[in-house]
Amino acid sequence: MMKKCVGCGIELQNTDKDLQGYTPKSIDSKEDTYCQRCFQLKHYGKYSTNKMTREDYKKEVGKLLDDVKLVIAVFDIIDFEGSFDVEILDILREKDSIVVVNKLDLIPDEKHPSEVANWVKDRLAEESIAPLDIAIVSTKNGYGVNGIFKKIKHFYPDGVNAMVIGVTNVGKSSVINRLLGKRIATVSKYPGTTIKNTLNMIPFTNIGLYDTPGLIPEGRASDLLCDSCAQKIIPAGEISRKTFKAKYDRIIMIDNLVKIRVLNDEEVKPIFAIYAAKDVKFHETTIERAKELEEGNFFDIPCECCRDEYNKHKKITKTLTIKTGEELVFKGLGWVSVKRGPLKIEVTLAEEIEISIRKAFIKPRR
Ligand SMILES: Nc1nc2c(ncn2[C@@H]2O[C@H](COP(=O)(O)OP(=O)(O)OP(=O)(O)O)[C@@H](O)[C@H]2O)c(=O)[nH]1
Ligand SMILES: [Mg+2]
Repeated sequence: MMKKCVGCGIELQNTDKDLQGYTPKSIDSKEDTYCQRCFQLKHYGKYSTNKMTREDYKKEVGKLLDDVKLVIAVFDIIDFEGSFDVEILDILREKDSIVVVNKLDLIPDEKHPSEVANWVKDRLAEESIAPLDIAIVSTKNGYGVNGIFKKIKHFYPDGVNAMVIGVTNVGKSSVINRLLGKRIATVSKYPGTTIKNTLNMIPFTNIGLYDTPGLIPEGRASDLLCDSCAQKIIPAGEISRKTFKAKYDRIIMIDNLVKIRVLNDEEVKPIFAIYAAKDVKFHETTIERAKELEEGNFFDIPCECCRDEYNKHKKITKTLTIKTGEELVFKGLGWVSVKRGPLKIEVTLAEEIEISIRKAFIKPRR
């Protein structure tokens, strides 16, 4: 069998520097070896794109489906809808699973983990999915990770091989490193870090964990931008929130990505909050001024380097009504939470960015 990179799972080779899996080190040794790409990512944060198609993804993950009894599905708490892909959900309907909701550290303290678990349970039930258990964790600070281990041991006291699945960037490799107790799998802020399946055993147990590549889901705003803009809109620190009391015909822009026009008449004055990564700019203005801002350089996202490419996406406008206690979600970007509604709006955005309305995730504060 060919030797694989312990960081991303790619087969190692010594022959071509420009191809995946290259390492200048000997691949005959027994030592753990990383490919050059993982080495550069780990030590210099240097990234080289690896964007798998849905078909490639299905082929790679499909190889394991018959062998594993348990699936550990990882979702991102901040971009739950963005990580809720049909491919992943289909696997969850078929297999025993433990659902892990990661990045708890990114949400405001007022939300208790048990509330998050109930909210996730309801969302999964809507999709006819009943996991064995749900764990709310943060691999950044370690919160809840031991709970995953306990749950695996509880359901499989004699051991099991589990596969850790999810869309790109949700923290699958981070979960595995925490469970193994060592930083072996390559983790990076860029999507597409893990390339192939790799198996590691949790020391002193019969529990094996397969790291798998992430699926690039459809409909995420962050996947339509260059890597530098994507990094700005993917939350890495606590998310920011801004509250609006906007009247008829006021425009709220979420960077140059989403334009919201308020349609409420004078009788109802809606109150709503927008949540997104801290580098995302929210701006309230008039219809005329919004047009000028859209054409100019007021917004940093999309940046000059990806603006032309981004503008090729067709823009669509939708009219929506969101009730008090509901949220309008923009996959891969953020959400609008309605505190006093109904909020009637017209939303203009790239056709590829998927939107949905859900029950409020963070309780509105007055
Ligand atoms: N704030 C926060 N960031 C996290 C957490 N877990 C992972 N991350 C970050 O999320 C990014 C992706 O982590 P990975 O573990 O590489 O994610 P992955 O799902 O394996 O990604 P792919 O291999 O690309 O599919 C990295 O920047 C991590 O530091 C967490 O609990 N909190
Ligand atoms: Mg990974």
